[in-house]
Amino acid sequence: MKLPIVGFMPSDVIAAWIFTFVVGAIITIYVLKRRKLPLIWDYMRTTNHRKIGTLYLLFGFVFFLRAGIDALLMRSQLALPNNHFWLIQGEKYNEVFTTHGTIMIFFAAMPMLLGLMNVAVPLQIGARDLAFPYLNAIGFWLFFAGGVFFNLSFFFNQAPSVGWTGYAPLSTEYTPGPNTNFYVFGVQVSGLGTILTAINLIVTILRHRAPGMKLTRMPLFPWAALFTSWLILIAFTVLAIALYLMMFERQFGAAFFSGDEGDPVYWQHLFWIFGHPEVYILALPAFGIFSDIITTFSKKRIFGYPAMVVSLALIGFLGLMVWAHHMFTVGLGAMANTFFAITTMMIAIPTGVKVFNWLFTMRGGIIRFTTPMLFALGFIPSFVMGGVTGVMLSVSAADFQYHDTHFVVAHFHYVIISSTILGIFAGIYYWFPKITGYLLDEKLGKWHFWLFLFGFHMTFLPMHLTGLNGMQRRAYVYYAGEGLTALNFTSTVGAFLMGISMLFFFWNLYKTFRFKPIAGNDPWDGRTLEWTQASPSPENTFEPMPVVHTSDPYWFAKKSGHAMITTDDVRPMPPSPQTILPFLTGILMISLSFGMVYHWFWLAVLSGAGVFAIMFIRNVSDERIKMEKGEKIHE
Ligand code: HEM
Ligand SMILES: [Cu+2]
Repeated sequence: MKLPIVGFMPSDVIAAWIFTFVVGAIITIYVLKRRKLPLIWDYMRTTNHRKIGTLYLLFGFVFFLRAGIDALLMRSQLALPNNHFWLIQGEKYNEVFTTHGTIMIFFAAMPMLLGLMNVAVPLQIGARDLAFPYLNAIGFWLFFAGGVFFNLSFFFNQAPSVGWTGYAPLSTEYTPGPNTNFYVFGVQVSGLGTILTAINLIVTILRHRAPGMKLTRMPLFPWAALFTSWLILIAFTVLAIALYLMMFERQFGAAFFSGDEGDPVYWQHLFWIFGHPEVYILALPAFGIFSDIITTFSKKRIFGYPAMVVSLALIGFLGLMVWAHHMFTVGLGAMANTFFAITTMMIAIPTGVKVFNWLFTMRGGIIRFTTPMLFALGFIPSFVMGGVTGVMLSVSAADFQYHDTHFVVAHFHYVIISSTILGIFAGIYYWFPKITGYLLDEKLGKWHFWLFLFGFHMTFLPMHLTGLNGMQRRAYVYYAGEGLTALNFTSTVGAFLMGISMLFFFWNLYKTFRFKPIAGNDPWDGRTLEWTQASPSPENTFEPMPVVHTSDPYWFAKKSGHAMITTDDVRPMPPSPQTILPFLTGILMISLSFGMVYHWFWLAVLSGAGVFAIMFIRNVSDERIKMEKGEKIHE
C-alpha cells in the first residue's frame, strides 16, 4: 500500500500502526478514567531509585515483548521448508532478526537488569538512594530515547537490516539510506545513558554503604553490579567510539571501515571488544541475583563467598580478553586464534567454581521451591549446557565448521536466556514486594516458569542439530529433504510455548493488582538489608541506619533475637528533587537523532543547543546549592 508522506507500506507495518493506535487509545482512556495523570507526571519527574528502577523494568519489558514478537515471526517463517509466511522473507527477514537481536540486547535485557539494580542495590547496601539521583534519571531517559527512536524506524518502514553486529561494509557502503542510521543513533543515545548509570552505580557501591558494611560483607548482587558497571564503563566507551566512527563514515564520507583506505575487520575488532564483555554485562548481574536467591531459599550462607567474588572478577577480566573468538574465521592467523581460544576456555574455570558453589550452598540446606528459587534452579543446568557448547565453539579449528550456523544461535540463546532472562524473572518475582508492596501469585508463577523452561529447551535444543546439519544463521529459507524440517517445526512450537508462558505472567500481574496480596517487609524470610525496609520501599529509607557487623546481617539479627544495632550518625541522603529536565533531555535527544538521520541539520543543532541549555539550567539550579542555603527540598 502507498501512503502519501511515507511512501510504500507493507502490511506488517500497517498492522503495527493500527495496533499501536488501538493500544494507545485504550491506555489513554484508562489513564483518564482512573485519573492516573498525576501518577504519570510524578514518574516523569522522579529521581528516586525505586521509581526509576520500575520505569526501567516497565519499558524494558515493553521492548522485550516487541522483540519477542519478532522472534515468533522468524520462527513462523522457519517452521516449514520453503515457506512463505506473511511477508517475512528476504529483506524483511533481515530486518526482523536485526531488530530482534538489537532490541533484546540493548533495550530489553540490559534495561531490565539496570532496573533490578536500581531497585535492589541501594536497599541491599544500606544506601539511601544512588549517589547521583539526577544523573540516574538522565541515564534512564537516554535509554528511553534511544529505545523509542530505534523502534520508530519500523513505523516508517525503515528498520535496520544489518544484524545487531552492524558489520561493515554492509552497514556502510551497502546501506546508505536512513535504516542503518537508526541503529547507529538509537544504540548510541541509549549507550550513553548506560555509561552514566554505570558510573553512578560504581560511586554508590563504593561510597554509600551502611556503616560497617565492608566490601567483604556485601551481598553478591551488589558485587555483581559493581563488576558489571566496570565492564560497562570499558565496553560501552569502545562501542561509543565505534559508532561515532561509523557515523562519520556514513554521514560525512570518512572511510574507516570500507573503501580503499578502510578495513571492515577494524569494525569487527571494535564491535567485539564491546560485544564480548556485553555478554558478561548480561550474565554477571544474573549470577548475583541467583546467588542471593539460592542463599535465601536454602536458609544457608553462600558457600565459598570469597571464591564467588574472585570468580566474578575473573570472569569479568577474562571477558575483556577474548573478543576475537568471534573472528576465528576472519583470518587473523594461527597464533591469534590460539591465544583467543585458550583465554576463552579459561573462563570455564571460574564459571565452574560458581556452579559448584551454588550447588554446595544448597547441599544440606532447607530448600523452599518458591517461584524465584525455581528460576534459579532452572538456570543451573540450562546454563551449563550453554557453557559446554561455548567451550566447543572456542576450539578455533572446529569453529570453522560451526561458524554462522544455527549451532551458534542455539549456543548464545542457551547462555543468554538461562542467565539473563531467567535471572530477570527470578529477580522480578523475588523483589516484587519491594517494588509494589504485593506478592505475585506462586501458582501462576510456577506455570509461567515450567512452560517457559520447557518451551525454551524445546526451541533451542533442536537448533544445535540443525546447525550441525548445516543450516545457516540469518537465512530465511531451507528446503525439504535436507533433514531439517522436523527439527525446525519443533523449534517453532517451543517458541510459541514460551510466548504462551508470558500470558501466565500477565495473568499473574493482573491478579496481583486486582487482589493486592500485601507482602509485608520480609515475605521470604530474607537475609539482607532490603528486607528490613517497608514494602514498597519508601522514599526515605534506613531511618535509622543499621550498623553491619557480618554478612547476611538481617538473618543473624533474626536468629539471635536482637534487633539490629542502628545509628543516627550517618551521611545525609542524596537529595532527590522532582524535575522534568531529564525527561526533556531524552525528548531532545530523539529530535537530535532525527535531525542527524535525515540530514535536517538545523533540527540537530537546535536540539543540541536545547540539551546544553538544560545542562546550564541544571548547573545554576542544582538542588545542592539550595541545600547549602538551607532550603527544604523534601516535601
Ligand atoms: C523468546 C524466545 C526467542 C526466540 C524464539 C528467538 C529466536 C531467534 C532466532 C530464530 C534467531 C536467529 C535468526 C537467524 O539467524 O536466522 C535469533 C537471533 C538472535 N537472538 Fe533470539 N530468540 C529469542 C530470545 C532472545 C533473547 C532473550 C535474546 C537476548 C537477550 C536474543 C538475542 C538474539 C540475538 C542477539 C540474535 C542475533 C541477531 C543477529 O543475527 O543479528 N534472543 N533469535
Ligand atoms: Cu564472545
